[in-house]
Amino acid sequence: MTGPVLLTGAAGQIGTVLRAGLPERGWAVRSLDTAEVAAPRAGEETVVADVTDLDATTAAARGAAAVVHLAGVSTESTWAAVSHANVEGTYCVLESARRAGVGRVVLASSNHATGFTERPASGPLREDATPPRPDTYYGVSKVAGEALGALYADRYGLDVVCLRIGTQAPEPPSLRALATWLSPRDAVSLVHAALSAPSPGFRVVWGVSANTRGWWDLTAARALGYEPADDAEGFAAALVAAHGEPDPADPVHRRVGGEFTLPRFDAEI
Ligand code: 15L
Repeated sequence: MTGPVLLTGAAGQIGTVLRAGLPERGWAVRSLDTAEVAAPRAGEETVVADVTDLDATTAAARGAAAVVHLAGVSTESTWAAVSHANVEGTYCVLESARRAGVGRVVLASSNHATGFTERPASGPLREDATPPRPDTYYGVSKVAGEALGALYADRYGLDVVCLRIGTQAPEPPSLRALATWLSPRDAVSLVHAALSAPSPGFRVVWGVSANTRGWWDLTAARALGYEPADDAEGFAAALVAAHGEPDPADPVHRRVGGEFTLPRFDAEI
């Protein structure tokens, strides 16, 4: 593929990881965010735009080899905020790719699209056994993003890879993250695989590291070429010493979406 990867939400947590890591995998990066990204790297292009501005996003997509869409609200918020940034935003990104002739879009979906899904009695949880069970308005917006991705793949022939990301952070921040962590290095590997897999069509894959305590099946991600290198278990002793062993009956550990499925998330809206 020629041309840079258009990275939306480039100044955010995962965007910052990818701005550093994708060039090491051979990808030129065009970073888009609502404010100028800090300290652009050599060869990095930058665009200031809001992805809900269809014309501006289409202009930014021209000449790109692919789009990696990260922009949006990254946690629970009001319906107005989530639906505008995430549903309208993802529509604009996919439509921009179509108009600009960009053949591949990688969407940052989330585990919260299926947050109320319970841990299986045995074996890992497969993507194709997880219909939408969003745990929040945020989760609904990710279900909508996956549905928009399927539409643009089936109707217009785009390759659309949806990454149901777990907990992306420098280190696992909680007991739950011993199962759901996606390390920075593995985030780069996963996006590289989603950009590189030959003609993937429409795919939905979990985005987590090779965590010993993980229970989200990585078969579909590995089929793209993803080879996770990290395991949250190296952080387990410290987290268990601080918080105790996770109780498997606790909804935080029994449900995909963890804390987002708890009643207190009603009150934060
Ligand atoms: C997400 O999708 C969120 O963006 C992030 O804030 C975390 O809550 C993460 O999921 C998670 O489930 O740990």
